[in-house]
Amino acid sequence: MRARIAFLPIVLLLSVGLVACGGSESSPDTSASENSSSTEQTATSGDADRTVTIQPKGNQMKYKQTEFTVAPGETIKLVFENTATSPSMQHNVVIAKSNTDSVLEKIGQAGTQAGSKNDYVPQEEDLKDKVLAHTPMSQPGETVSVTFTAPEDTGEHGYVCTFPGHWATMQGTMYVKEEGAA
Ligand SMILES: [Cu+2]
Repeated sequence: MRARIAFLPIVLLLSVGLVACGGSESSPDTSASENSSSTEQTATSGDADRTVTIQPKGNQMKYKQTEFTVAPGETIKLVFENTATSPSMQHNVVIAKSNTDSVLEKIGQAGTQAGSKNDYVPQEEDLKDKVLAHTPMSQPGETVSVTFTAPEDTGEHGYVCTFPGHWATMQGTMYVKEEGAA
């Protein structure tokens, strides 16, 4: 009798653990979009010269990694792991062809206007032209990626999250530099 009672808490803990593990897998929406975003990239991801992983800073509207460096012409697999837990912390990474505050602001504002149906990515032709690459929008807990070719020219490229309200604080810079250059 005593032994049984002692076991009870362990059994309870085990079942709680199982439920918690199963919980992340049993959300069909998240895993479905995760799969589709990674399948999209499978064709080229094997050939990537460099994989860069970016995460948000907790539940803040900020990137944890606010800069990274690539070499000219490299194939880059940019992975965004949305480690946030707050449901409102949906994020993406939109890399601009330049690094001026005005371009990042325009992309951020146009992204808001583009709305969820466009994944908050600017739709105007002149702004599409200013975007180098972008990941899909990610839900908290989801990982998304995009594979693209770094520009041949060295320089700086700003990146922003275009989820409404995030662009002003959620920014970073991708540097294109020759290997070994300071
Ligand atoms: Cu964001």
